[in-house]
Amino acid sequence: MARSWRSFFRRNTDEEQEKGPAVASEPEPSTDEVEVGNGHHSADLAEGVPKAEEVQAERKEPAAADAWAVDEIEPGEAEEPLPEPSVVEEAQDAETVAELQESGGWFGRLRQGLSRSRASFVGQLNAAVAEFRDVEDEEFWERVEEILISSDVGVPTTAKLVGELEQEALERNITSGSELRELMIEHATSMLDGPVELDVSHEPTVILMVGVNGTGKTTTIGKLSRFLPGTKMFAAGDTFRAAAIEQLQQWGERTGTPVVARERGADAAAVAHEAVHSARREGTDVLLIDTAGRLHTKVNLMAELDKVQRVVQQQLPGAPHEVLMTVDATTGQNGLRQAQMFKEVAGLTGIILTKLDGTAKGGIALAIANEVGVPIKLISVGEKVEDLHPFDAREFAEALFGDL
Ligand SMILES: Nc1nc2c(ncn2[C@@H]2O[C@H](COP(=O)(O)OP(=O)(O)O)[C@@H](O)[C@H]2O)c(=O)[nH]1
Ligand SMILES: [Mg+2]
Repeated sequence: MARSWRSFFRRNTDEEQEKGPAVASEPEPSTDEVEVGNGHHSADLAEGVPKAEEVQAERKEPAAADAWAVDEIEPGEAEEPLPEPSVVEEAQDAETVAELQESGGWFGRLRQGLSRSRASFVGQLNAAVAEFRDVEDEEFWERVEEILISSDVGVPTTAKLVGELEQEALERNITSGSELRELMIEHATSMLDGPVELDVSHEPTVILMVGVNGTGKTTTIGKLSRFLPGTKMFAAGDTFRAAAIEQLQQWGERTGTPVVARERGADAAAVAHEAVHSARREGTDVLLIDTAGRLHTKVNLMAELDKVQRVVQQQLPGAPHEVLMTVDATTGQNGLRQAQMFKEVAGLTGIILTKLDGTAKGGIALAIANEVGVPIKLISVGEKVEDLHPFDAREFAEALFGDL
């Protein structure tokens, strides 16, 4: 049974708790704070963030996309076209959207999305499991380990999962492949399980969207806004590229959401500041702040994110209430390293796994859940609004390990 959007958003009805401390002052960001990347703060940050070479050294295989490649983007660069409006997007309200989505065989789409990886991953696993007879057959477990590692689950998480499976299979005296498969689903489910709900109980609730360029931040903001209750506002905090600002403005037009934006190159923290101010003035329920995923250096990027957070926090204590990171599932173990870095600098509250419809192997979800310690809250299997869905651990484990 899929997790529904209705139970996904946590809304607090306790007014007392909600109001919190007296309304905070709203200082304009000071000039020295505005200088991103040159101040002492960036130096502090640089210590916490692994150097590019360190990250490179860890790699066992060439990464599909280097998280930190700094590509120069020329102003006026052609903008990525928005996907065609979908049936769900044409629907009038979030309720109808959610209903349409629930009736649309989400599980089938997830399985289909993972079909390429399933063909190899599940195919291999099926072949291995079909031959399973004896828990003490070391070769069998080695084979399972190989399959998991090659499916982006990674070494530490594979070791943990297989260790647990082996022990429990022994204790339960499991001798059939089907029982073993069920055991795998159970263990993967408990590894993936986390607090999925999105906290939208504040007034306004501020959601900061972070992640490497091209992983789906802006698209996800647009899609998520269709499901969020109440009134919404967007802030175009990716000021690095003009196209990024326009892309968010287009989503604003399509979803009828006001967008706070400044010119390309503007200070992202100033945009965030203005947006929080507007959201409070307008009584907006949820403010979604977009951010850059690529600046001239990684240190600049991390310093900018940190500064946006500090400015928002000064204005509205407790905000941002959610810091969500998009991870492109097709980048495999590289996505895991990105998540670890962003967690360290941005204090993530949730991960959104995108592009599970592509060549993603899906095993990255297990690695993230086990090694990053930040819950996966949403998954995306395409570019349309209905392709975004609350994460359901059991459903995902079944899509990964279920019979073909
Ligand atoms: N196939 C697929 N494409 C996606 C998904 N999510 C985002 N995209 C596409 O990935 C590209 C980059 O997304 P964008 O939101 O601009 O990424 P950003 O740079 O992080 O803001 C766009 O063409 C999106 O339409 C997904 O789940 N599946
Ligand atoms: Mg973007």
